[in-house]
Amino acid sequence: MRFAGLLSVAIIAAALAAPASAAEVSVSDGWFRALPAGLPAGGYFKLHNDGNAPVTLVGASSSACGMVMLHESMSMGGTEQMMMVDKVPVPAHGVLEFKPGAYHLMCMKPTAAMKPGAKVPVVLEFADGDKLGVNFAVKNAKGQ
Ligand SMILES: [Cu+2]
Repeated sequence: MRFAGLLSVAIIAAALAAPASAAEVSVSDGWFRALPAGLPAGGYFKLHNDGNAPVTLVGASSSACGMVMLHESMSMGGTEQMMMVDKVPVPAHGVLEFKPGAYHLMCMKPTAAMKPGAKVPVVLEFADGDKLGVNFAVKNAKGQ
């Protein structure tokens, strides 16, 4: 998790050394699609990298999920398949959209907190060890 003191240290460190820090990374439009019967909930968001170097998302977790996986959907021979990925790079000054049919989070074993209308916390983990905490809205199966 990030605190103001750590943030300023991270900014100074980023200014001294070239590698990007997750301090320059932000999330917008985060939401989960809650499905009935405890089915996995897809998580979608935009990941913004305002730094001068690429950053790499390597994992995610949430107290509202037994486990969160990074997935990528791709169509193979007309059917959509989901693959697990272990990292997702975001280019310098780039925005990567996690959306249905593409990269997404997969919340396995969602808890009772995963209820349309609620907000649930998500922690994103980056290759440099930095973590970013954000809240995701919970929507229904229709994305409403
Ligand atoms: Cu998936």
